Amino acid sequence: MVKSEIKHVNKCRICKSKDLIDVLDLTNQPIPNGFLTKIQLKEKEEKYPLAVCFCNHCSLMQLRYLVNPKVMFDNYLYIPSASKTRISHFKNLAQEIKELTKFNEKSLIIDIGSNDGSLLTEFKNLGARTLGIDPAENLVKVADLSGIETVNDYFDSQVAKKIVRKYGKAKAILATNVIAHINDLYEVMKGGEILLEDNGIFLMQFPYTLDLIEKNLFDTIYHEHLSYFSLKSLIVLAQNSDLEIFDIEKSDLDGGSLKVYWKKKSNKKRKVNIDKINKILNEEKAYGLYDVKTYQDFTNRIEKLKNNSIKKLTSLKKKGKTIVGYGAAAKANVLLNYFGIDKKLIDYIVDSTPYKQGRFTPGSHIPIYPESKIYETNPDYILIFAWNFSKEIMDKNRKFKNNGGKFIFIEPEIKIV
Ligand code: DWN
Repeated sequence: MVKSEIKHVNKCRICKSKDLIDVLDLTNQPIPNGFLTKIQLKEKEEKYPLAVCFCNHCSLMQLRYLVNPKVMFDNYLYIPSASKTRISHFKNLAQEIKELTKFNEKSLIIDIGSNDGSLLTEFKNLGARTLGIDPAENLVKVADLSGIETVNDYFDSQVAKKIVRKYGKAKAILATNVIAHINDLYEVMKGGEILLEDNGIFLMQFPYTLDLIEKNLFDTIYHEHLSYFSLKSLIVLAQNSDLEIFDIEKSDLDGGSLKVYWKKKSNKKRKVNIDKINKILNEEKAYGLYDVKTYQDFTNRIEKLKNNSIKKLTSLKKKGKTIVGYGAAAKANVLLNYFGIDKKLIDYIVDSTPYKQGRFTPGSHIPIYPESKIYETNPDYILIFAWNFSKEIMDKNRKFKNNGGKFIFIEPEIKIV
């Protein structure tokens, strides 16, 4: 473990309180998108502590140890376009922002963490000017080739100033599945203030902690996700910035996500939907999201889930059954490494992402193949690691089911369908 690449967190990144309580330790693991080539299998593999703590003051659950972002994001093998479900979600989002902002061909739409440009492509198709921002050099090349101009950098207030000078201000800033990945949230808020038009909107979307806890989605806790937001914690963030939340919506994407809409406090044109905000705050309080006991109970459930799952999979294996995995997702690697599962239980994993095929999973070193492999080997069971796309995956593998194959899900409880 390269000490210099780890930072220990001793104060909350939102309210700065030092009252942080450790809740779950998922052991030392390699980074979740650290897929290995055949040659790299022989090399020493870095592992980093993966553990979360709960802020007893603002209720932000957050990683206790931070890995240097350059280790995780400068070269990135995940692309959102590997799933039709996520792309159709992007299409709806573009339409929704069009209605909300009435953007036109002069309007600038910015996407933070724009990856291969697949979200901005939907905005471009609706006639907007677009600009992406992403640190992953390999993906910026892909986006540029597909006509989505992208700034190769990490978003902060300096990058925001440069963009305003060169491209002007933004009608809308998008941040889907990226705010949880950023350490200095106040730099993001400052950058947003600088970059937004006076009547502009800043949309943040991220997996919702209440769903994570309620549905035992421990595998979405990984080195790339520094923060696990409650609405309460975001309101504390707003208190110390010139942006405020004017609306909020729940989405069923990724097991349950929140879409949080921000505007400039100086912009009085957009009404704050206080009823919706209070409704969600009351739900959080009622569920116990501000009480550390809720997180300790979660940890106990995950312990049980681990033992039950290993027992079940081992008994299937003992009966001579073959089990393969579907979706070499980041969350798959958290589960495999925390449960200590490897090729002894899972023969291989299939994934539609070209960058992952032919590689091996970090830590567990399970080979990754294209999805067609399933119809070459006809396994007895498919364990769906990409549970957030279970409908899409099961629909396109009806033939497997009709041939007597069965699907396995681990969360919230292990079940076979
Ligand atoms: O926040 C993050 C989310 C948005 O995406 C990132 N930090 C990392 C990444 O997490 P993930 O890898 O868990 O994301 P997904 O989108 O749930 O990954 C699904 C995986 O399943 C992808 O590798 C693609 C694969 N897949 C497939 O092989 N066949 C997906 C579908 C729908 C399929 O039919």
